[in-house]
Amino acid sequence: MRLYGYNLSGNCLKIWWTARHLGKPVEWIETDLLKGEHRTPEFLARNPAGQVPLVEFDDGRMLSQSNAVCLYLAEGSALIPADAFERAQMMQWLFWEQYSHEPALAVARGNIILRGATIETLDPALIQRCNGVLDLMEHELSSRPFFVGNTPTLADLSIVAYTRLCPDAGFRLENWPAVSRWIARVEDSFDLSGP
Ligand SMILES: N[C@@H](CCC(=O)N[C@@H](CS)C(=O)NCC(=O)O)C(=O)O
Repeated sequence: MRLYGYNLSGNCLKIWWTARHLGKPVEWIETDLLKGEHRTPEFLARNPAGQVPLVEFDDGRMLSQSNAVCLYLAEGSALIPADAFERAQMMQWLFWEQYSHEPALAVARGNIILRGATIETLDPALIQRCNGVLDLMEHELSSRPFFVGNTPTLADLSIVAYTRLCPDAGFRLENWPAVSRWIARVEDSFDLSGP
């Protein structure tokens, strides 16, 4: 299996971490977004959406959308709760990550590290959305160790990706102590190093 990814992308890293945690061999193919390597005819033939992450399986099938890939890789593993309601709760957080969390924290960070913005020039409305996301996480994680129950699931792996990178956009994680403790727990549960 080959993972077309960009090393600064949390969406790509979460697949890398999931595969490694599950002992599934994966080859990382660095795809530099700043050089437009996701817009070449060869890449667009693989993923017409022109985005990483993209996984190419040995039989030639392709799969994109980070959480969909993680769900596929983790099928039948302890990263997906066996109980139907807990599984739905995990999904709840995966959808939240894509609709509310990533469009705030990843966009704020991307504006700084990829698009030349500074912390001072970030859109105040975007900063407000990021603070809201971190406040919600602080509320949830004050009463339990992980997003679903007492053990880490894909929800934690997915959400930690851009959360632990948000200091790049000026968010001081010490202001959200339950979130900071949760990041440490997730880091203890998985190897979150890059490719
Ligand atoms: N929802 C998608 C988001 C994918 C995405 O936004 N990828 C970014 C990098 S993190 C990308 O390829 N951006 C280049 C572009 O859209 O032109 C996922 O979770 O995989």
